[in-house]
Amino acid sequence: MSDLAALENETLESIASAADEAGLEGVRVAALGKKGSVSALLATLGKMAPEDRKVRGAAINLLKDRIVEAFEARREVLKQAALEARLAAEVVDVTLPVRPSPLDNGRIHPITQVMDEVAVIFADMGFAIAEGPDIETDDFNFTKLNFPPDHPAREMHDTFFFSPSADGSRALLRTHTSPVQVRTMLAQQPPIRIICPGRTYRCDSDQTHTPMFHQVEGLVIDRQANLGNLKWILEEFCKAFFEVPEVTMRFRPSFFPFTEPSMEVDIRCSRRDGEIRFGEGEDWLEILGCGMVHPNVLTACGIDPEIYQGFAWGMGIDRIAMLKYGIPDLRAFFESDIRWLNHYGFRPLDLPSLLAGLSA
Ligand code: 2NM
Repeated sequence: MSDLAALENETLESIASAADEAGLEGVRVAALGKKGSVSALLATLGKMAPEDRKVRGAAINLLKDRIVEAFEARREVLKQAALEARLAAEVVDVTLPVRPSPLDNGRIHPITQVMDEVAVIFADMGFAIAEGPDIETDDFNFTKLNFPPDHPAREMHDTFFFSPSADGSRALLRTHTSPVQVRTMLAQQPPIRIICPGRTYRCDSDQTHTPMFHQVEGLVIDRQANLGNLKWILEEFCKAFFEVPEVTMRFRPSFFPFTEPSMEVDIRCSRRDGEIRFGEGEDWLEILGCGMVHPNVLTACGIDPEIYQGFAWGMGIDRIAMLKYGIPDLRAFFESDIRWLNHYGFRPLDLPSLLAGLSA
């Protein structure tokens, strides 16, 4: 066998037995690289006589062409094999169950859920949300709201007072969210349409009361705001919140220092087998208090009662959350028991909306 044929056989064998593209590249460099065997052969041509060079040169070039061709064919085969191996290794079984996401762990507290639901309903009616501090002044919590000094209504609220400061004034934990309405009226002229959700505090603790609880109050001030508007708003709210097509409401006369007239509102319900249904039935369920804002309150808050009038209402969030979601024990709300939250809580991305349903 000539030296060329021996080199060709040897190189083609190495090409055929290269196991992968990296191995093949090694073979290519050994044959065709600058210092490779074929390049070394070509280098010998320079010292040859012209006639020999012609014959030998042609033979070496043919050899080189065949090696390049074999090399390229093998490279294509190895490339395909590598791709197929990778596809086999990276195959995804789409029938496997979805991996649990961290979102499955957290839960939204029912009070947060109900606050969000209430906000969505009133936002749809054009209300803005107003907030204020939990620590308030006597003036904003009581005096500007027409609670006379030393009036028993102040005791009615079982207020948590802080120690008096040097000037004799006492800060307190707000007993209702009404001081937020006071702040809003002092800060802006009518028309005003706000709801004020937040924490409130009264020194009271038993089966149905916790010292901290949640309220949402609403306030509308305008030239013509009247009880008809108030009743419509509350009726639309109850239908949306309890997710029923109709509600029957009952307005009973009541007393609050900041409204005149004042009313308490009940809705029709039925209680059968421990289950409450809203909007129908033979029982009544008390859900909120309301009234026309007292002219003294408007005056104290810089609004002329000869030009403007308004209505307001307030309701306990914790109570309506218990009613809507069938939660029996108020105190469990604040015990942070993870088992309770897993049972009564809401999934974090199931945000309430009027379109998708409040409590999907
Ligand atoms: C209630 C019931 C009735 C009320 C009144 C006011 C204000 F600031 F406008 F005077 N805010 N909230 C109100 C009225 C609250 O809660 C049961």
